Amino acid sequence: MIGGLSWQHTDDVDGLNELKQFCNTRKKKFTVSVEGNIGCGKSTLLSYFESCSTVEPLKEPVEQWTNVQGHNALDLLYKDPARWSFSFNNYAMLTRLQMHKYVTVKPVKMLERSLYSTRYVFVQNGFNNNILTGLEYAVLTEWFEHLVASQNINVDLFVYLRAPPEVCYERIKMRNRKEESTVPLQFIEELHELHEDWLIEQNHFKVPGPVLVLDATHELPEMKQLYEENKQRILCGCT
Ligand code: D5M
Ligand code: MG
Repeated sequence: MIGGLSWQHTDDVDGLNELKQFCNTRKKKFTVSVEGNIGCGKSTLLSYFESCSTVEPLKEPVEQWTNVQGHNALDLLYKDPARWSFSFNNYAMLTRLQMHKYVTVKPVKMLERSLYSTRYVFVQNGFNNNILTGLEYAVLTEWFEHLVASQNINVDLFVYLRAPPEVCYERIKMRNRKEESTVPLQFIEELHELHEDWLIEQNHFKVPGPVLVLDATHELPEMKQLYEENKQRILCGCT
């Protein structure tokens, strides 16, 4: 908790300076990972905080995934998951590692998802549905464990944008990303369950940091208000 910090709006210069000062004097930089289902509003949250001078947002590298030396890995994944899930997740893990290792200048690094969600949500889902074979799952798991043990994959706060699968599904249809045109609701439901299992119930996998849960069901104006109300928590982990 920062004593007396009152930052009401993005253009609240006093509050901003105070937060900046707090972030700058803190020895360690603060890493926050924004987690949640496809279409729950992660990119929107990152865009919202883009204007804060203390925050460096690192969006999910979808452009990289759609052009791996000329190959559209995301498109291949959705067209034939059993064939391409291993390749895709292998590459996703590499790009996640790059995000974790990226050294920011600004005091707050805001990630759109993490190496952890790749493993605990997407890789797990692939294995649960026999899309990843036992060997592929084992290889990805060993890679993940090795990276966590040997690299600095620190996350200070996980922000879970929690929304019902039906809401996410509608938003996916609205944004109309070419590669996602065939995504079934069932897939979104499965991902929802795995997020819940990991970040809420915390039964099977450890969450390596505190979790802030935000109800992401609302429309954009209400969401912006919610971000504003939770700004100190999101950017500093303050209670
Ligand atoms: O959209 C990100 C897109 O990328 C969405 O179609 C899911 C997909 N994605 C992300 N990570 C993975 C992994 N590890 N496996 C399979 N598919 C993945 P967004 O709205 O940002 O969630
Ligand atoms: Mg996104």
